[in-house]
Amino acid sequence: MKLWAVLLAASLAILPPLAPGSGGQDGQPRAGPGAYHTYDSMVSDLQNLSAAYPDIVKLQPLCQTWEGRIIWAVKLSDNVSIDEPEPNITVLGGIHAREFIGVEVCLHLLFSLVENYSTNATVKWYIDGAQLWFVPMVNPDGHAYVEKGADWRKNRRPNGDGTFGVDLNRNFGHLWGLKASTRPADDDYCGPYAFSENETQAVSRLVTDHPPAAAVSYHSFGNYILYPWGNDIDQEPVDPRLQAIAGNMSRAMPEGRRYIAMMAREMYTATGDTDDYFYANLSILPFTVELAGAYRPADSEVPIICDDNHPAALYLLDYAVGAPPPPPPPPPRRSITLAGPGSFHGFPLESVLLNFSLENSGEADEDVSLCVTSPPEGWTFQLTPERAELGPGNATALRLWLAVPADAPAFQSVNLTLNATAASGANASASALGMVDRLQSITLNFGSPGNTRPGENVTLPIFIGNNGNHREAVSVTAAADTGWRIVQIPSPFELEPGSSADTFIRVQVAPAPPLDLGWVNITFNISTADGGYQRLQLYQLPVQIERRLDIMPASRRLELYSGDRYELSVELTNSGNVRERLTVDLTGNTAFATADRKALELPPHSNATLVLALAGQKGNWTVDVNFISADGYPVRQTTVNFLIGSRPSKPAPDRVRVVATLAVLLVVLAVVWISVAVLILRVRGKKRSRGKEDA
Ligand code: 0X9
Ligand code: ZN
Repeated sequence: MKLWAVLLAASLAILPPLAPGSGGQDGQPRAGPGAYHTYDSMVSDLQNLSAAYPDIVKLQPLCQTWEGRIIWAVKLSDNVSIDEPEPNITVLGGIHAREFIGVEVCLHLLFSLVENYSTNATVKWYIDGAQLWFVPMVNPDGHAYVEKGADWRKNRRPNGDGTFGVDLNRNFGHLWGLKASTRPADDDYCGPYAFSENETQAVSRLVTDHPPAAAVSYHSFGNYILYPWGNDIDQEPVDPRLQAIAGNMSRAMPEGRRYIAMMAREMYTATGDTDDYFYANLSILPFTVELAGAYRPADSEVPIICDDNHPAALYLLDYAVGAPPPPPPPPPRRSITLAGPGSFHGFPLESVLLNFSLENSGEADEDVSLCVTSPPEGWTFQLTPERAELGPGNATALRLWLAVPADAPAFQSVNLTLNATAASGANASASALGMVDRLQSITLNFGSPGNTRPGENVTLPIFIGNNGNHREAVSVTAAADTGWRIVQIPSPFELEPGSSADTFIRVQVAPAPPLDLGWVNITFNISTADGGYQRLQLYQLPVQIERRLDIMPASRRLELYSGDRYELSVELTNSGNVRERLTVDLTGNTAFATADRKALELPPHSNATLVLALAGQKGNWTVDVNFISADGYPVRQTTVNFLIGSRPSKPAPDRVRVVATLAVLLVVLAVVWISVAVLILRVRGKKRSRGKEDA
């Protein structure tokens, strides 16, 4: 018994009938009920497909069968309605009635190519560059018979002897009838003569009219990829192209589920099949794929088998049409990257430097323009550089100087974006989020103080300004030099930014301000309630006090006589600008002096006279007149000294003359006496010398 006969015998179990309309409506094989097409559902799907893709899909009736069905060919190509000088390829399915899976693999390939035409460059290459001819169901009568539940291989020719059918794959015209049954009842009945059947004639016509470079016919089952020869009469050596293509088709399948590529006659020998005819008569490179492990595998396996065989079919297309040209090298990747500081802050009037970095992270030169977007109102900036030419991988630093406006309020939030746009279209941006720092600055200025009078209050106007950028609760305290007293100071108050308050402080002038200083130090302490700001400021309050008190006479020496009464006028001149209040205090021998009053008040630039009445007894007396300033001001120490003496006796003028006369007489007498004495001595001397001479 022949091998095929064994296989046939093993699968003689009656198949359940197919529900009409089964098979995916879109032609895709599906797992589950309806995975397989009926003839009718296939025709319907093909009509829908050509209606949806009229530019590339064209249905072409090939012939009618014994039972009147149309064998449909589907042409897939661009410009589908005209025959173009392009490589042809032929894909057949369903020559054998019960080998349902071949119909599905054929339909799947067709639908997949159509649906990927617009998106897949390789598929487009095949469809545009070739004419693909599909005959998914070469034996519709047999298929329909199996749909009804029969187990059937051949077509439905009435053989005239009560039997039906010719094995279409034994009816082709190469070595017809040599290795096939001539008994009509047999499954491999080769028919009354070569090409006796419309089905085989239709296929023959198709490949003759549009000679394909390669062809594939899907059968089942066995997991083989077969190539000529299927007979053992032709003895040419193996065609290396067939072997190579079949091997590559196998290798295109998923590993572990690859079909075995081999010469068909290694399966078993037969004559009259498609492949030997194609190869021997038409120089077509033909392949028969024995799909799967059953004529009609479980529905769930259908998609898997279709998918497994898809790349093998694509390889055959590839061979027939030529590999698509390699896609043009992708254009260099364009990419620029911008990195920024992320955040920044600054005080009003501050120039903040933001450092950005621009990098050409792509593969080509980039000419990049830079611009700042969303610059906040009133903010000015300067960007250097504003343009950069960068080679791949190169980077440059960008400096963005940002001027914080003078009136920028504290905590103002500022969003700034730097955009980089390359001439190539590449772009990048980096944002930095900024915040205005709180500037606390309180100014203190002074007006002209009022007159300063010892012990009195002087008003000093002060102007307090908020030069910062936030509302501040301002507090001012002050401390003056010793002896001066701050008597009034403004209470803490709030100041809006840019505003100022006119107020004043009152200072009590020291009761006895020093005359020589010219000012008094007032130290102001300006602070904010939140403690964020504190400053000491010195103010020198000019001291305008001018005091000058002249007392005439400053001192006096008098000779008075006992019992005399004498009045002395002491003139006081106030040439200063302070009202002087003086008390008069006599010290010393106060029993002999009385002042005409105890106190004096001298308005500025005025005179006053204090009259002292002096009377006393003989003796030397001193009376001090002390003027004491009511405010403790050290009046220049002014003392009037009075010397009261006794009346002096008159000196006797004769006495002097007597004494003088006596003195003269005494002198005369002394002179005379001395002269006489000298004469006597001389005379005695002469006598003595004469005596000696005499002697
Ligand atoms: O016998 C056939 O027609 C094919 N096998 S099937 O089981 N589907 O019937 C095989 C044809 C390949 N040719 C030869 N083996 N000669
Ligand atoms: Zn078959």
